[in-house]
Amino acid sequence: MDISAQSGRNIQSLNYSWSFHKGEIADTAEWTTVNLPHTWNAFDPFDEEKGYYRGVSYYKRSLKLPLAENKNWFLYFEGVNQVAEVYVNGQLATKHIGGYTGFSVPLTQFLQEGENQLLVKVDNSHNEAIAPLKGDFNFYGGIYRDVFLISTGKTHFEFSEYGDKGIFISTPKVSEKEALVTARLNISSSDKSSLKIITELIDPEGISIFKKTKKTSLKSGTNTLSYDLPKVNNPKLWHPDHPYLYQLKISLESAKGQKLDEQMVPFGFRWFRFDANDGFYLNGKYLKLIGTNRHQDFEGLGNALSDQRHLNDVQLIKEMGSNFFRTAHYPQDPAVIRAANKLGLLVSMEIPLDHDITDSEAFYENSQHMMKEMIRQNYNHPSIIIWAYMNEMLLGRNLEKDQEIIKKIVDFAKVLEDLTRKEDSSRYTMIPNHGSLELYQKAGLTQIPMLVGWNLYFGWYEAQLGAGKFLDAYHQLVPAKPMVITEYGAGSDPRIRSFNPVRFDFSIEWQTKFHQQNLIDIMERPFVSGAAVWNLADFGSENRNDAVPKINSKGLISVDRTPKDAYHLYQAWLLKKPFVKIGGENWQSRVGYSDKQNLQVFTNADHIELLVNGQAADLLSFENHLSEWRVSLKTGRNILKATAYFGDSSITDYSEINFGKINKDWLSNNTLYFNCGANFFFTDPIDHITWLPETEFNNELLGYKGGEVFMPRGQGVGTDREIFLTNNDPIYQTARIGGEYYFDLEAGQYEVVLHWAEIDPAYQDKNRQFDILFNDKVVVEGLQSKAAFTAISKKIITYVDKEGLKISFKLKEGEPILNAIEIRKL
Ligand code: GCB
Ligand code: CA
Repeated sequence: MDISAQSGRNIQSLNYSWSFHKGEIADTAEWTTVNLPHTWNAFDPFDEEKGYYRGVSYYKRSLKLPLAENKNWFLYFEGVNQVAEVYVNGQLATKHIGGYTGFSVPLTQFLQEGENQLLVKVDNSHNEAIAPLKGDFNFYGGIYRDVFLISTGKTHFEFSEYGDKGIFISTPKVSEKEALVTARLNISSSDKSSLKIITELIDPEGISIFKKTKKTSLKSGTNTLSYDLPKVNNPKLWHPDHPYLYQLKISLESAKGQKLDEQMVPFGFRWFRFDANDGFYLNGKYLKLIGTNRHQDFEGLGNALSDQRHLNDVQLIKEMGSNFFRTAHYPQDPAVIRAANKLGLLVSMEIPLDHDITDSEAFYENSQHMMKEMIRQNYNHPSIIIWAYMNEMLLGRNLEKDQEIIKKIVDFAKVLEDLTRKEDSSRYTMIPNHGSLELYQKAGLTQIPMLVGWNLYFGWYEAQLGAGKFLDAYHQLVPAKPMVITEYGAGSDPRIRSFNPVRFDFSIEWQTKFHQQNLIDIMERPFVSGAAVWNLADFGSENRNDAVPKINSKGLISVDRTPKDAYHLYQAWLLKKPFVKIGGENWQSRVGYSDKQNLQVFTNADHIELLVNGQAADLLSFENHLSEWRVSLKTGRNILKATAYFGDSSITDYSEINFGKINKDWLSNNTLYFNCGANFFFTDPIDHITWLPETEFNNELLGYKGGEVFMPRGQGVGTDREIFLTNNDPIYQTARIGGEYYFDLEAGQYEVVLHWAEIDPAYQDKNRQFDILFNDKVVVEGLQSKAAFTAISKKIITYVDKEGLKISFKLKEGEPILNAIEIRKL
């Protein structure tokens, strides 16, 4: 059927056949064909040297549309980062500022017969007038969400400058017995006419509850009308356990009965409140909000994710047992919120005002515009309960020294607060702060929003493990204001494992320990309304140099969405259905100095058993859904079976560990990888290598003797600087200064590989020069490693007799240092 003859509304994506050019267009510009969603920054933020392109690029496409008297055409962009100028046949149709909200483009007046040319200029340069000015994430440029082509009749729901679709549904009163619904419509008409509005309510089973027709007369331009719908009896309430969605179908018809426009809007019936002492209540019942934050970022895709990827993430939040998430630090794809409505997750959404403001009219204006866009575009979603703005505005600021800017921030917070409450009085407002209680209190920022959010890193940036003390201090200082933990998290790299985890080692085990303690502190305190882990998944952040450079690794799952142990810990705490999971999923190939190994099992059962190769393992402790075991492993394949008992029934989980115990014989048949200065195991998944933590030589087998650990950030942790020319940064980030090493090897010929990187900033303009001795004989003279933070290695072929191998140093200048040792028998 010909679209132009169709009535009502037609919506279709316009994602294919775009041509893209990176940079300004010269006469000879080259174009490549792309599909949307698209970003030009999928890979370059992770490039060690270049950094990522923040500037102008262009997208273009031709479009042929049937022109008809009775039709209106629009484009709808769900998100373009961060300034978009849309030209139709050479004329600027719309300019949109801000990378995280949708906007519409009126097409009709620019269209011509035959081909029309669309050109979109996109700019993701840093712009002082546009939030975010800063942030621990990448600002990937592009048309990175869907684009839609929409047609309506001449009279239609208004596409406003705030990117909404002209329908606002509120539920001013909801109880189990009855609910009141009000609809507010913005309708755009080209002339004076009379209109029929047909409103139908469809229940979660698809049954029509009522269908009402209302007549009205329109003036030319925007017509706003509000009306109450018939009372709904015994509404099915929306709740994370049963996210019942109703649909309101609203059709506009001419007096003669011709359909002009139509939309179907999902919404839900629920009521809620936050209490400063008792926390959160949904539909009159207590509910602890618990979940994660979520960035729109995926390995190899930047921010250009398909709807399915977005949905998968929301599903992962749900499958963790969560009932809540925060779309930090910006409004996200409509697919995300649709999924939250459907799966039953409560949401806090915020505008990207992160860390800083610019004291300019343009910045204030743009930020307010973003707030209105966010609220109006997302007004009808039952999942959303909080509108937030301003993240960690006082980080690094001082009450006296920064008095002026702090006053500006506080004043602007008041402006945003008023605006938000005026736009939507049915939800809560919130400002998330970093963990500096008195600073925010004295500055006056905790007084402004209805909820205070706290980003708390106790056990990560703060040495003290667990947020308990801070939480009690807050509750005492600000007893009347409800609060949410908007962030808490610890970094981890699935390649790093430890039996002795410490802060900043990026081990999976420290992350688990961090979450265990923080969960205990959160759950014990009813005044903590909710908490959101930082972050669901690891994400790209150009300026970071954690264990994996340019990745923030605080995710409960990796950039490729593989769960880490802490994800399973949450499942054990939160899931209502029986759950058991053996930890260390991605540590199934192990090498150890001892065949006694620690193992964790996560479960929500009261009773649990673990068999290793059919033998019962020793339970060390079992508290708060986390059981710790000591298992004996044999060299080779080990089968683990965990059984969790729930009354008369039980469930099981199986796992395998391939184990190698280091002894003299093993050393003759395998390569030893010894990570000097490290307290963790490092598994290199590409080369299938396990680097062992260092061990002290006690006249048995092997180890270091003397010297000291290089420890700018704590024992056995090393530096957090990126190491160049390697992907195995954690090998080079740790080192031992001085000392000697002993290896009790069988006689024979060996290849010994010594690894260095100059990681001590003190040596940036100092020399380090030393000889390397094998069994007291100089094998390398005057070694110098001057390339800062760059991996180097030296292979030495040597003959070892039955006395074994001793490696020692003779210093010439500075101190000798060694980052790792590899030994293999030839
Ligand atoms: C924060 C920020 C967030 C960072 C996080 C971190 O407080 O709000 O954007 O990514 O800390 O990992 O440091
Ligand atoms: Ca090392």
